[in-house]
Amino acid sequence: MGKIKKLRYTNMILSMFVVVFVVSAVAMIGTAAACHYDWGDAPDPYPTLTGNNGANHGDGNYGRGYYLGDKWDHEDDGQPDSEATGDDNSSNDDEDGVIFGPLTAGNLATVQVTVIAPLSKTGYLNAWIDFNADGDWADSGEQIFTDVPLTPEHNELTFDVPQGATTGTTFARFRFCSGSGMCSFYEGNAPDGEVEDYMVNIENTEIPEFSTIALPVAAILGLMFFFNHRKRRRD
Ligand SMILES: [Ca+2]
Ligand SMILES: [Ca+2]
Ligand SMILES: [Ca+2]
Ligand SMILES: [Ca+2]
Repeated sequence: MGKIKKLRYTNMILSMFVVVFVVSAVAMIGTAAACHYDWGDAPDPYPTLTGNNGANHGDGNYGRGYYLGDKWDHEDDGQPDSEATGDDNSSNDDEDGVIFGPLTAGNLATVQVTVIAPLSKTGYLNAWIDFNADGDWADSGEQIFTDVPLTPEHNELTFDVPQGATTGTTFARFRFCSGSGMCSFYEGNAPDGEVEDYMVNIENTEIPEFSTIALPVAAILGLMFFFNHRKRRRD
């Protein structure tokens, strides 16, 4: 009987060890799965900080590495900055995935978006520009890309700058992640990927120089005068 009791006691101790080990392992995996987040740096009132449901991307899928550009770092919270360079200037500069061409109201614009995804898998891009410069990306036409599938590395994309876009500086947000619909809103959490915010400048539609208008008009007036003069002489 003494031996059986001792055996039961030993089994009970072993079972407790197994339970404690499993619970600890699950807790450790959970902690490692989502302990760091990349945040944006557009200025207030754009949704950048936790309190504004700022855009953020976890590293819960460590090793899956869906990045804009080839750099990614993490912050404790958003880094709002008047020129959207708060994240550029904190730790390493990981705002390296987007290069804009000229933005002119009423014209097609080009942007080069460089992405990294593991094993050349497809990731999904969403982007916004605050065309009316009212401090949000919620107005019609301000989402310039919606779940655009991209593969590494360089992607040249085009979008329309509305004719009525407010000229001057405004702000853009780009988000890239592993799943369609995962980061298709300009705020809130996505389990992986990256957010990059940029200050951009929208220029006026170019007005032709005076000489390019004046010369053809002068030529037409000259021809009209010549033909009228000849007609009067014939009469
Ligand atoms: Ca970052
Ligand atoms: Ca980056
Ligand atoms: Ca807006
Ligand atoms: Ca930035």
